[in-house]
Amino acid sequence: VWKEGSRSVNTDVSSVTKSIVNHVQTSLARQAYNLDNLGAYQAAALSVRDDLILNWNETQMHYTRKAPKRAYYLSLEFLMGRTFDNALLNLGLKDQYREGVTKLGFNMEDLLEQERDAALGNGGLGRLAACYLDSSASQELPVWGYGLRYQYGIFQQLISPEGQQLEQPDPWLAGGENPWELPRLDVSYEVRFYGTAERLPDGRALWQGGQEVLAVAYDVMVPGCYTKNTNNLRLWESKPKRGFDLNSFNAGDYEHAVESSNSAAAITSVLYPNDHTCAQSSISTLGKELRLKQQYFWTAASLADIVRRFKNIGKPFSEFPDYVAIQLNDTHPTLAIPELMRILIDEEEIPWGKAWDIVTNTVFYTNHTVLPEALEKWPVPLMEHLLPRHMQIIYDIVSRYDQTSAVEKKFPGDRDRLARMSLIEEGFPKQVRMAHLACIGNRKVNGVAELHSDLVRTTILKDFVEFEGQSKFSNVTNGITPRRWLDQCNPELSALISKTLKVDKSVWLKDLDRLKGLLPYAEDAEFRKEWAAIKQRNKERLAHHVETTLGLTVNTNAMFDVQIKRLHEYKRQTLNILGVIHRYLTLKQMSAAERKKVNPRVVFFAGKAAPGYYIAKLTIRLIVNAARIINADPDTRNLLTVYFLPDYSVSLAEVLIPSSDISQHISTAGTEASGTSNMKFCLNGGLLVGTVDGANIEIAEAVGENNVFFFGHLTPAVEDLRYQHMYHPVPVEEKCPALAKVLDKISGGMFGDGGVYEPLLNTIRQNDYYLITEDFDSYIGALEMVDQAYLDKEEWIKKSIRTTANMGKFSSDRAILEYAESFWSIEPVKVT
Ligand code: 26W
Repeated sequence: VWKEGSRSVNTDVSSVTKSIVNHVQTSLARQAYNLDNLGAYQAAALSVRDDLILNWNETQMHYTRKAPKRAYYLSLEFLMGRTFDNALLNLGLKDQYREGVTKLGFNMEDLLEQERDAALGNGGLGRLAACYLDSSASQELPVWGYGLRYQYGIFQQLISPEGQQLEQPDPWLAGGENPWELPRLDVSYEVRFYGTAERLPDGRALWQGGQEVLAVAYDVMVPGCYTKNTNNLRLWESKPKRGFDLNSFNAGDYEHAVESSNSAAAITSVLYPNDHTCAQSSISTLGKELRLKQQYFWTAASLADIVRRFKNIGKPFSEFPDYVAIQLNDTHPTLAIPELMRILIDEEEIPWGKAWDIVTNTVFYTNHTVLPEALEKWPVPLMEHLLPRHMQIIYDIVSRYDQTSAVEKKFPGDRDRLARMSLIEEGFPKQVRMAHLACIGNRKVNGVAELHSDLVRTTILKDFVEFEGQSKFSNVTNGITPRRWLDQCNPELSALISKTLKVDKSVWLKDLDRLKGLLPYAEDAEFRKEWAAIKQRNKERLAHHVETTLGLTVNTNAMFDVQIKRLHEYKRQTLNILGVIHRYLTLKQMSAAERKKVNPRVVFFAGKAAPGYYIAKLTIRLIVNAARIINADPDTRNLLTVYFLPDYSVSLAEVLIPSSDISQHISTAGTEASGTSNMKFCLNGGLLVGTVDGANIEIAEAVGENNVFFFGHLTPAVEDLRYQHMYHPVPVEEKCPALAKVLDKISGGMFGDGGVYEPLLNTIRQNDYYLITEDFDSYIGALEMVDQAYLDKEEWIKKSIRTTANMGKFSSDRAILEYAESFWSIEPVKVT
């Protein structure tokens, strides 16, 4: 159990109130008597921050003193969400603060609502990084995150009356000071772009000229759960090296005077909103260059910082891999490989071979997707222009990898193989394949769920596995932090679990396999009643949220069916809405007597589409307009309603997830690397409807196949089916009449001008790359099974309890410990 003495400043209610009032008067320079919720939140946040800073300082000093091996998690995205509640819970101070702010005349829930989400990420990859930071700190591991401090996070999503997604900037820092970060104006590095690289006879090169910008550090404190350990997330902001050009200014050329400072500041101004589509296919030439600039700016600053910290230990560079592990979160930070080579060769004067040994023993690479359009490639001419020295190094890697690795020797005459494996893809222009660079320049490659890791080994990196052997390629199944995704978002369930297991949450939240202890209680009617009552109150909480934010009334007696994730064809929100329309048409045909037997259902959607992703935006439009018609139909509206909740975010997920009876994870088999919201729903006792894909498979193994609703074709069938669709197409009317009817209704204008949806419907009628026609019937079948199962309420609740009880494996603590032990070789360093 967490000990009182491990805390620093505000341990009791009276010191909490004192500290808050103090911050109101000093930090905010305001009076307590006319304070609004925002002011109260700010003061309370500053008060918690005092605690965090002390712990953070102590942790960093402790790490420096002990000089253990450290791991660095390089991620272009950290989707942190709100911090206040999480910090209070991790510090064990929630009750004191709740009481304290009540005493001061405020309501804790209102204060929590004041905080803006830190939304510096797109979706799964960014949220995973945030969960891993929480687990690293909670497991007392010396891990730092490195990312970018974007001025604008993921765009805010508005939905027009016609159902169109509109994007607005997210100026998340505009509200004034951010209490959760510490500006480190003293920690800064110069980063160079463009210029020329001249090879010297000794193997080094001289890279000079071009543009130099400054990277300035902002440190975000990451408290562990019930521990003093408070880790660091270092985010870089770009600044011009010199203010602006005074000569031009004096000559009256104002535009030119601020040009360079604008271009420096632009680097960290905005998060790219593309998820699964690379810059090269989706954005302009200038946009591409800026994205590559972001990637280099961030890896260069992070590596300079890591190298500086290593040098302070005073060890020779040959020991670098004994002190440093660098994890690449997808290929976005792959430039870390040539950049570390550049530092070692050009600055530290280490010979090529030794430098390569150091790099390949330090760097690790996680792949998060096998979708071809998401694999990063950078045009060689752009690389040569922006990063001339790195392009030289990449060419050197190419020639040395071919020689030393002797691909030729192992597979004589296999020219196709050489071309497939090359770092450089032929074409106009030639392009650098970042996944190949990441794969050969590192010690271990992993995927994020068993199936996905198999696919990585047998598809995109097959040649490398055949060449380098299996042992370098492995799996770490993703996880989620139970602190945010159970204790924080579902406090009543958390309390019931502690009461039932008769252990303090400080124990089971860090040892999630203990949830197994709930299994016998599935047979306990009294426990089931409490379990169901909590689900019901969570539904009401969501209904209240929808009512206050959108002014819509939600039927809380219905089954809640939720699909929330980025909009993408492969995730098949389209399948879901077509299924909803099918259900609607079926209800319409029923007699009143038949309808009486139907269990009411409310379907929730939320998610953002990439701004340039036309088909995904059309899907949103179809959902919104179908919802409008269906929800207004007096024949059916007691039995079926649909909501598209705009501006999906971490905070919205925290309200949606605990309320679900079922959630949908219905990607075409073999496309969703893992999925992580599937884990969040199941941890909160929602049942899973899904395809045999990603982590769904391992969830089903853990909770029992009778507690999930699986449907659809399996991964090995997908390729053949696509081939058939391509070369032997069968009309939808023949293949799947039920679906054809739904498509006809949409085309016929049931949900407004049918012509609008033709491009979307044609993706199904024509190639049907994501196999909606192939899976539709079994999908509808699975939803009928859900209806059947729901009729037996007691049995349903048992399923719900058993699901939660068996989710221990999916704690991100388990995942991060796998990385720490099998990859990084780092150990916990407890701050006492
Ligand atoms: C370069 C454009 C781009 C941007 C982001 C390409 C690819 C990405 C990410 C790798 C996409 C992503 O978020 N992948 C998701 O990662 C999660 C965490 O591992 C998985 O759970 C999801 O299945 C996977 O889609």
